[in-house]
Amino acid sequence: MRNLLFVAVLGLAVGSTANGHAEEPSRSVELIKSPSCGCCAAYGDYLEASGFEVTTRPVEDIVGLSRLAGIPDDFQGCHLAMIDGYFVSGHVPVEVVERMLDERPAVRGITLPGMPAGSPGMMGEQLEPFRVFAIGAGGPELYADE
Ligand SMILES: [Cu+2]
Repeated sequence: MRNLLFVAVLGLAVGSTANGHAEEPSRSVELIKSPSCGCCAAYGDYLEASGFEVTTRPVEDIVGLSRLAGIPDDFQGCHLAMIDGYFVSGHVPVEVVERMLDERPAVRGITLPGMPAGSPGMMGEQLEPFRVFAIGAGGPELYADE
């Protein structure tokens, strides 16, 4: 059931890029979030303000879906943004998203674990570097340290 859901969701996200120009990364985002998550919605607004086109898909079990995406529990963010065949988990700064779309690494996506204060969509001031991990076949690898 969960597997089917994930395949369907991923398929949609990938499929939505099919009309785009091959050279240009797609700017359309499917934001998969719990209906009650406020900071997830704030992250969606942040992506919109950064030039992405965001559609929201409400899903209750973000933890289960993130596991299916290959993100270990300790590395999960609070939502999944599907962009151009990749997932972006959690409150990843847009500079890092753009870098991934530019470099197109051979990974499934990137994640900023937890919900660090001061990250995009989160309140407060940044207290520590935002450590963004790429999730590939070999598990999490540090991708950016902002
Ligand atoms: Cu959050």
